[in-house]
Amino acid sequence: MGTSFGRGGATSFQQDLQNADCILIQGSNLAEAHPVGFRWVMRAKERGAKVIHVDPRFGRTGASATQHVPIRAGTDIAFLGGIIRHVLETESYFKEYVLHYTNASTIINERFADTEDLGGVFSGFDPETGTYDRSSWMYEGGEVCASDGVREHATQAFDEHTGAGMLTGAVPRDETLQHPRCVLQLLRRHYARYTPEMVSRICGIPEEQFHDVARTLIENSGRERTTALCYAVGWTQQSIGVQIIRTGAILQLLLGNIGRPGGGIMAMRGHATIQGSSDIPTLYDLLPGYLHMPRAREEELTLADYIGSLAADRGWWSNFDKYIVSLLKAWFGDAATEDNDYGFGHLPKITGNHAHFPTMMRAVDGGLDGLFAMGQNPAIGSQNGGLMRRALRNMKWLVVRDLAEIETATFWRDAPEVQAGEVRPEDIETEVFLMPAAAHVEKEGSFTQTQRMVQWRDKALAPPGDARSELWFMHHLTKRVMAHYAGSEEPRDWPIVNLHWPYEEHGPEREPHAEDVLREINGYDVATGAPVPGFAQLHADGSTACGCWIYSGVMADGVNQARRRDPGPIEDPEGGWVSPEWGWAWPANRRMLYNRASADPQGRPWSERKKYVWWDAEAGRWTGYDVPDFPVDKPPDYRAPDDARGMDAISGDEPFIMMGDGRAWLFSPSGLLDGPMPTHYEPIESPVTNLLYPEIGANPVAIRWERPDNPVNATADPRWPCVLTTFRLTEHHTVGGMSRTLPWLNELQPQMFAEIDPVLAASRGIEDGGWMVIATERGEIEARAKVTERMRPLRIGDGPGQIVHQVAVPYHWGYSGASTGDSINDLLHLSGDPNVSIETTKALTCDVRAGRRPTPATSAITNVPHGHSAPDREHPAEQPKLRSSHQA
Ligand SMILES: Nc1nc2c(c(=O)[nH]1)N[C@H]1C(S)=C(S)[C@@H](COP(=O)(O)OP(=O)(O)OC[C@H]3O[C@@H](n4cnc5c(=O)[nH]c(N)nc54)[C@H](O)[C@@H]3O)O[C@H]1N2
Ligand SMILES: Nc1nc2c(c(=O)[nH]1)N[C@H]1C(S)=C(S)[C@@H](COP(=O)(O)OP(=O)(O)OC[C@H]3O[C@@H](n4cnc5c(=O)[nH]c(N)nc54)[C@H](O)[C@@H]3O)O[C@H]1N2
Ligand SMILES: [Mo]
Repeated sequence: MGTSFGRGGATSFQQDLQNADCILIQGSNLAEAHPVGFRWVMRAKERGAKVIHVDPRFGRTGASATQHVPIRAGTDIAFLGGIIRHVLETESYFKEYVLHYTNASTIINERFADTEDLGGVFSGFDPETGTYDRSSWMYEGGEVCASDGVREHATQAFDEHTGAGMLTGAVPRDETLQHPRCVLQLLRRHYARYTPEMVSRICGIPEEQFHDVARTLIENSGRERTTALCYAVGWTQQSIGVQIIRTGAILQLLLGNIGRPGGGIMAMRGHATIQGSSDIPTLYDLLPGYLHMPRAREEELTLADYIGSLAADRGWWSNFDKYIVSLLKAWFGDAATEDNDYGFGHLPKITGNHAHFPTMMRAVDGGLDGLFAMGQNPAIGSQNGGLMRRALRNMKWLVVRDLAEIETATFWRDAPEVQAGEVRPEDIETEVFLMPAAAHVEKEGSFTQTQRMVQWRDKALAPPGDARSELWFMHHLTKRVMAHYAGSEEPRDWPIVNLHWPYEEHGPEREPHAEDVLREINGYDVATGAPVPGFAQLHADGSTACGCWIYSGVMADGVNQARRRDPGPIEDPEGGWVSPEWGWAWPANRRMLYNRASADPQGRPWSERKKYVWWDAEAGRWTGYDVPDFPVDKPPDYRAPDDARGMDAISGDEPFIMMGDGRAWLFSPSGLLDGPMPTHYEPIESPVTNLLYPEIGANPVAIRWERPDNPVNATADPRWPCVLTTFRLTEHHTVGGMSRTLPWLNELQPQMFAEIDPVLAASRGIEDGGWMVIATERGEIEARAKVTERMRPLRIGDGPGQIVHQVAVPYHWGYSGASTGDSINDLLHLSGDPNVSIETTKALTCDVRAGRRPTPATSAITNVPHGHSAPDREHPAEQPKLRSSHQA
């Protein structure tokens, strides 16, 4: 679907999963990592829905599904690509939906060449720089702007958010879908080799099982039925992560499942407000509301050029100027005027990839003085832990704000290299400031959760001792910085001197009101200070200020909408499940994105059973159970004239209003850096060659940081014959700051372990409950072995008898806290998906062997690890017994 909201969020909401006739969970351990939301999957199953879990491991999610499909980690595109092929070849796609709502009929220009023609790369690939010039992927006659393809490898990650969907010029289409260069035919050609047999050889999924899944998805899609898709970091954290998600989106679009009840794509997100921290980003290349960070290049030095660089003259993004000007007004207040471009010139401009890894490597190389680690534990949470800790050792200062004394604060004393005597604490010059942070119940504020819903929290109790909220800390730090620069005439100090910082303080701690921040985020009329009702009321003339346009409306009428707790008539089949008065979802309290697609081109529900939003001809407006995701009075028969601009360029039957052509993109002319269609690449580390593109192997434009302290097995080295993947347990949270510090959680999951299959265990002499060593190109760690049939050897490759074994390791452990153990991240390498620089944690190579115990100091708790409590065929009685004693 292109990248209309960049790293935005789910298209739907969890309660709506109950309406699905089938739920495909792939790249997500929903039952364990989102156990509360999982009830809606169970509700659907009670109502007869099929639940399919595609995962290298059989666990709690698989045990609750109607079908579990073991897959070789990192091969999801091959599997989904096979289903896409099957859907196209059997003409099982939802024809009316595909024809009207996607770009299937759009013709691509003749310079485009497919991977099938070029041995594994698309046209425009430059082997020198390892990047693509995307101009040959464009629509015929259409110019997709701001995708000039001029970029250096190091800077590529910031290009994604510009130009996606912004298209000018008339675009030819072939409504018969026969033209050899129309998108549907290009898809058909591209996936022609993804036969069931090829899927089985690449993924290790037998042909019958493949057909089973394909049949179930097709039977449960169309006018009367819908299938939902849930994914999480099993998909994202790969060198092809964004493309895996796109493969899922293409399949859901072909089956007509986007924007409809019981359909959609649920991105099951992470930390409590990780959605919020993408929306109001902690990312270096985005401004609030998915506005792209300006880049240091001639074309973006003035505000007008920056707005022009998006060239968004069609579709919703034509409002871009209103959002950036209102943001600058929120930040710089009265100092932001039309004459000074509202202070735009003072925003930093991106010069390269400044994501987390490059920043830490800069520290290793001696180019970073200090770091604030606030709610992050990079010493063990980030990959290549040894390199991360070397970065920490190379800084002058380090501020850690956390609930516990985490590994990032103790690396100088407790890290394995210090314990082993390789590094002496007295040689480390980093000055570490550990500051106690207030936890979520000890402060007020909002969380934006996985379905884009903002929910308010009150403060339940005062934080202990010196612990303070983030808001308190940032507020007082900013005030001190401002005091330091007060009166400065230096142009470079302008943004600090002129920062609009009006927050009042209260109580003995001088804590600001979180709601004042929310009011600014919502936006207000500059003259009166009155909150704006929504983003449609923002202006580009400096008369409004707004901290994040997509949140505009969260303080409509001056009322904190995120506080609302009215579930509504949940049992009401007429849409009560939408609960519009519970919290507030961006944008505009809309729970399901693109919901105009739940009606047919004429505006009627596709079926009575799947009714959601429809055109009320009498009233002359869109109506339904949710806030319509469409101009509310635009009739379905409105035809956009060729020369129309802005939202006028979107016809009444084009639901994907974030895209310049109003259509969902099966083929992405500009949105992505590694190809207009997803294609199967092996993970950067893989034990086998790429059966489709033996010459290319892994994603040719993935970001690789080739340096001696980051060695990678890029050659299927037989020393590393097994696939390594990592996962989560319900009982622990990420790398443990909030869970390995709690004795009762440690009792439930006492110890670092690894899951391996019985055949691999036997061949290595590893015993269930015994100790084993896991080794990769980066080093070795130790773990207790969980030998289990939940892990299965997979038959893959060319001949009979080629078997691959997978090793699955929870990533929760580290060297501090009440339960300590080796960190799997010490064995992972640094690499990045080209679009978003995300790390690889889900598909790597390793070997295992029996042996070595940790020192007594790291095994304070000696219970036998029992992994998770999915039914275990080998030890049927063991787990329920262990768990029941703790469950009361
Ligand atoms: N209890 C608990 N809940 C959590 C968290 C926690 O630590 N503990 N963490 C939170 C956070 S930060 C996040 S991001 C989410 C993450 O939520 P999830 O993504 O669900 O968590 P994971 O267990 O890391 O990975 C999901 C599944 O992907 C599978 N997998 C691995 N490789 C592949 C592959 O190549 N293909 C496919 N199809 N599957 C693969 C793994 O076996 C695993 O079952 O959970 C959140 N919720
Ligand atoms: N191998 C492997 N590595 C992974 C992953 C994987 O699946 N496999 N998953 C990745 C993912 S999805 C994630 S999200 C990361 C997580 O990795 P990190 O973010 O590095 O690790 P966390 O343990 O989540 O760190 C969050 C810290 O915030 C603290 N904290 C909680 N509340 C507050 C608060 O209100 N204020 C402050 N200041 N601190 C607070 C917690 O105590 C905790 O120590 O790990 C990534 N790394
Ligand atoms: Mo996460």
